[in-house]
Amino acid sequence: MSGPYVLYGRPGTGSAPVEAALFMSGLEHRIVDVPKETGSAQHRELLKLNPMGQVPVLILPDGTVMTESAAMLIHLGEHDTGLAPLPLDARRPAWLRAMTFLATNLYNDFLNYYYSERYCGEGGNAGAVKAAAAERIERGWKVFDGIYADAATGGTGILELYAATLVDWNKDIGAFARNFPALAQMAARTARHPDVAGIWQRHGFRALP
Ligand SMILES: N[C@@H](CCC(=O)N[C@@H](CS)C(=O)NCC(=O)O)C(=O)O
Repeated sequence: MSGPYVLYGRPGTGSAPVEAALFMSGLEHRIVDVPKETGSAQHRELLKLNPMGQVPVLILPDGTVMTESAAMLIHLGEHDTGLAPLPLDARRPAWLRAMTFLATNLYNDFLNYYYSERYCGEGGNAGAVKAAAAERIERGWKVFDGIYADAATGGTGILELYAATLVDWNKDIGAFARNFPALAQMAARTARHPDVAGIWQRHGFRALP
């Protein structure tokens, strides 16, 4: 079985870096936009593919279904396109560390922040969960600042697409730019990249100050 990649996504979500990685890799693909509200045909389709009901979901040309944004991006980075260090490249461990840090810390902390009512149980204190998530996000960016400095190659690749997406999820983008100028510059450079600019616009990502 062979067909185009099919990406289930939604503007502004973790499907953005996967979409950009597919485009920059020159891989034939089709996008299925899944509305946030449950009940649509696309949402029912999504639930069959990912019982978590979350985007992104990527269907590979051989029909393999992938969930988990970091797994998709790491997989796409294994194509020889210069968007990521290939396996056994000496830069790969630092790159993998940065990718995994984003997925397991910051992505997750943003979920706690934006879906705080899910993480406190019924009648729980969603405000406290949100406040704790905001603290973890701040600390996560501080740590990531150093991790990214070790992993950066100066180009715009898959790591930058992933990190720049998460940068956009910051509530106060101006404060972020003041606190983390190097990361803000990386995100701004990514947003300006000719292969990325149109996709970022479609996802509604904000321009950095
Ligand atoms: N660990 C997953 C998380 C995916 C995720 O949380 N996606 C969000 C959008 S960024 C979503 O679909 N949220 C809707 C929901 O959870 O109901 C990944 O990295 O792909």
